[in-house]
Amino acid sequence: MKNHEKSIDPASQKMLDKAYAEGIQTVWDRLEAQQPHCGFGELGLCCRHCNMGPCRIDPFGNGPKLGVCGANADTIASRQLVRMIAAGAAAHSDHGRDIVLAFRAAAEHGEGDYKFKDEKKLLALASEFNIPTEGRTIQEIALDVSDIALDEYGMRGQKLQFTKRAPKVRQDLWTSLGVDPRGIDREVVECMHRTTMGVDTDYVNLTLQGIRTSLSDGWGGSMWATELSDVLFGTPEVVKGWSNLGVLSDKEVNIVVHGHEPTLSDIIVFAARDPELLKKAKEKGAEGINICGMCCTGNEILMRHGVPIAGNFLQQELAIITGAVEAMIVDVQCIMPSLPTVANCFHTKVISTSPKAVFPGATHVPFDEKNAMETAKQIISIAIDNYPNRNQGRVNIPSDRMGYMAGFSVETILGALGGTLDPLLDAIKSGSIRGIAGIVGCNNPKVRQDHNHIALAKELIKNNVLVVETGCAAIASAKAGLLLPEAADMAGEGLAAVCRALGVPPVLHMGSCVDNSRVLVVAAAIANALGVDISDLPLAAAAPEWMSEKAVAIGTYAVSSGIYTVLNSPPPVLGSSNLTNLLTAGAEGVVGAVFAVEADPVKQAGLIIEHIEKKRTALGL
Ligand code: NFS
Ligand code: SF4
Repeated sequence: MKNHEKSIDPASQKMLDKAYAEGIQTVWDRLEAQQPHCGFGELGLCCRHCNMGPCRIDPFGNGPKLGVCGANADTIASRQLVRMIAAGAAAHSDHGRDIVLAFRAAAEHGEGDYKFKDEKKLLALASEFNIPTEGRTIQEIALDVSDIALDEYGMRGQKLQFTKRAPKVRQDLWTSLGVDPRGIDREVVECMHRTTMGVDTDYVNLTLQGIRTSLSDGWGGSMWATELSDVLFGTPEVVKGWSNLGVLSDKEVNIVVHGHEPTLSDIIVFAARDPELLKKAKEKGAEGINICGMCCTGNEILMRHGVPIAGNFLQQELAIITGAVEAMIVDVQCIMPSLPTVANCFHTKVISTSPKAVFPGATHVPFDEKNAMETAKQIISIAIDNYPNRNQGRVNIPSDRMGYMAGFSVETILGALGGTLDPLLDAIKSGSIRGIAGIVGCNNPKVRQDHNHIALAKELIKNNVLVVETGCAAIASAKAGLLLPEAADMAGEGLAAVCRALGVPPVLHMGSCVDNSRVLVVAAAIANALGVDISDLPLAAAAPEWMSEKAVAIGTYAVSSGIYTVLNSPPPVLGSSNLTNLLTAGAEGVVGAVFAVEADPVKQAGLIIEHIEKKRTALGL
């Protein structure tokens, strides 16, 4: 495959050419080396859950139809799907827990490095949970909020607090199905229990636990991550900035912050403004310190501060290959283990910071949240000291960069609409906006980088579907210019007119992947305003380049919340036709939505538009 076929992004193409010229291996080479992928694995028909195995089911021939224990294809594939959901939910929710703990620390030691930037949101949460506020300090109130949050991880109540944000009909449906999520940790543990050898065997019963666990993510761990990050670091407002590898500077110390948790990235942004560090950078011959983001931790600081974003998932190695990165600071999730090896070809230091994610070959500087500012400065210092080691002769920063407008939290969207949802509802009712689609998720080297994200988004806005995005999908759109108000020119007449009137782009960046919880909040608000269920709305979702288990958890809570969801490729379930039918057809009668699988992005758009029109007709629009 030619390099330009691996990505539609010109910056990525240039860095791939450089990688090949210099003999540096990237994710695309490793994908090729893995071909052909194991067919049993692709179909979800191998099981390693006990030492009588590993077992494989023969999907076609006369080979075994049962594992040693007697598990069949349905059991093996559904157990595997449930474990994927559990892992994805765990990742979002454990990230959420760290935010809760940072929030609690801020409540306990008011003088620490984390402050409450959005007290209004904190008070709103307190009132949502009936926490008294009269005559109490913000710290006291915050402590009570953190008690509730921590309780949600264990198991004190009957169902998670935030599920009450869903429309009443949806809540009742979940209760009647027995899938109300109880404790966030509890659901993940129960998944692991029920999928171990000799426990749950029924694929429907297993899938229901997968649904419950996904709900504990979307309406639990992820929502806590979003809400308390907003309180701590500020609720996003409209911001403008730059995207793609061209944001790297040839004269400044480049620091790329990669991973997920804003506890680290947000403080790095402020630490980099320290005059002492700036002075030090100048002493080393640099003109300044350039903090750039990557992946979702990049999205966190993009949304709140307009920090430049160097790229999405498939660009982490390519950023290093520019030769211009002094340090890549990583925390958790979506960090390729290959980074230290790629960095070895240059002067770049990979600095790992989480006790949960240590990378052989990287410099480990444990991030001490009680001493956040000091640790952040120490890390930046390492990067500055590394600047003189940059070999300017090997630097090759692609000139490609593109502006973006972002920061579309629920609050920002409401603000842009003048304080109420009504103008949006009116536009939907009149048909100038046909519906809303959420495009989310990753890159995957099996798909030409960003191709599906961009082709799908363009096709949808052309057909007057408002697009909301998070994660690496949103970064793809930033790089392609779809997050600029001028992108309204690519939209259909109705959507374009609304965007122009409000001065917003037709593709709204709502944040990191945990911020898909913002999409749920908007969906619930629209459903409540219309007095219907989420599954009745002209609303759909897509993850057209997904790779992470987190995307499986997100897709499952979307469908379980009533949102039709399109994937470009299926999770490993095709070995069980029963499970496949349940996910793509049977779920309609259970949760009012299904998964669809379609590789072609224009056809994906067709499916979404068809779904939206069907829902409009049913609503009498
Ligand atoms: Ni989401 Fe964000 Fe990107 Fe995929 Fe990874 S960074 S949490 S999982 S690859 S969108
Ligand atoms: Fe094989 Fe059953 Fe053990 Fe899985 S749990 S490895 S199918 S014996």
